[in-house]
Amino acid sequence: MKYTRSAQLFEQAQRLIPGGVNSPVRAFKAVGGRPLFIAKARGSKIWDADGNRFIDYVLSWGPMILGHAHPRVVRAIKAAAMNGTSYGAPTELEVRLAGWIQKAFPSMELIRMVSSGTEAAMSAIRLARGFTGRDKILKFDGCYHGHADSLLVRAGSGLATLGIPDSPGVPADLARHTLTAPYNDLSAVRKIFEHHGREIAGLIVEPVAANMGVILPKEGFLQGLRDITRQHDSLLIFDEVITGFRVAFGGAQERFGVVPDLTCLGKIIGGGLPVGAYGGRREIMERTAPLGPVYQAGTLSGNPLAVTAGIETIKLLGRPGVYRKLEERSDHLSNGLIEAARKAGVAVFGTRVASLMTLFFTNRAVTDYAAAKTSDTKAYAKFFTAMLETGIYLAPSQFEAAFLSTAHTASDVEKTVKAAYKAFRSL
Ligand code: KE4
Repeated sequence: MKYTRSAQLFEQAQRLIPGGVNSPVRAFKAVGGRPLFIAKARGSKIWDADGNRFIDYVLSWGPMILGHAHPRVVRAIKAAAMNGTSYGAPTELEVRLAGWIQKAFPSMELIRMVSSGTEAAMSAIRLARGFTGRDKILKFDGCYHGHADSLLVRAGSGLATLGIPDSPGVPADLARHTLTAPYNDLSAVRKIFEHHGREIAGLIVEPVAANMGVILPKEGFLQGLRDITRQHDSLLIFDEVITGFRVAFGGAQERFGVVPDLTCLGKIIGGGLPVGAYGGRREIMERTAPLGPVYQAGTLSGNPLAVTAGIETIKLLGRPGVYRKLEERSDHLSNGLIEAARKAGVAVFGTRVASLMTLFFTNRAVTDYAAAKTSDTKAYAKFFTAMLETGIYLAPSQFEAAFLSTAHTASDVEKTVKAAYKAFRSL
């Protein structure tokens, strides 16, 4: 494939933007080569600036669960734009989106909208600290909750991709309030709470980890976190920015039947435009300004265009059979890829929850960050490049997820599995 135009744009971009990208994982650093500049997208396909077409399994890192440029969503955004784009005042649209979210997530008795998943997680942490009067939080190695200071400790996603253990610029005085434990390790969590229980405001967790690659919660892990946090009057915070409306209409808390005190959402609820949200038990959320003293604000929070895209997306996801069809197609893809690797004699550990999946290039069972890091990232880079050459666009990092949409067809899956077999053979 020819990438001339992307190369030119990358040259120009690097003169103006750090690394030529506005988010590190986009830089293709972990897979070598240069990032593709995308010109347009529709359904399950994206086209780069050179006109090359790809089946897209990044889907903007999760939001595009209905595929790109869904006609219903685009039409709704256009209509909303005719009424103006931002008022800095409440609108009926926000009430409707909050209603849809609460229907899907009954634990979110009150919901505050923001403009990103980072803002949602950052605000949930501040609220947990404000509500409990405690300073410490606990997160898991390899989980990523956006780039707020307290959460950039042993985080996943881009930090894992770039091998940055902890970001400079986070004061040690703050980082020491963030305790960490290995994902799926309840005994480690129990021990930390035995020592620090009274100081821990909240435990934040990706109920299905997706920022070190996709890692499933072990049987009883999430319920264990629920029990331990309750025992110590600490808040359980589910970061469902990826899993919300992805692993079920009601997210991981519906799929696994464990109810957190606070939930963070993002990605899908904006339908591809910037929306995040946090919410939970009324008595906690009532501490948020202007009701309570815990301050959080945002010029574009609940933006009418973004909220419109979110409402249309969630309405379409609420139709019967959507998740069953996604489940079937995802199962077909995941099993096809694992079988292709086996036939080609390549050791992979495949993980999947609904339409969220990862192939780890390792023969280890991957249940935490340490195991994920045994993956052969060089082999992943070669696989990524071989797949790109055949028109399949995967996450440019072993430590990210592959996403499916309702727009992906059986023939997309067939093509992908065939290309994967050839790519595995070429390793
Ligand atoms: P944003 O601020 O990027 O909207 O959301 C942060 C966030 C919070 N929580 C979870 C579980 C997340 O996965 C994310 C963001 N995910 C990454 C990709 N894994 C976004 C892609 C990027 O950083 O460019």
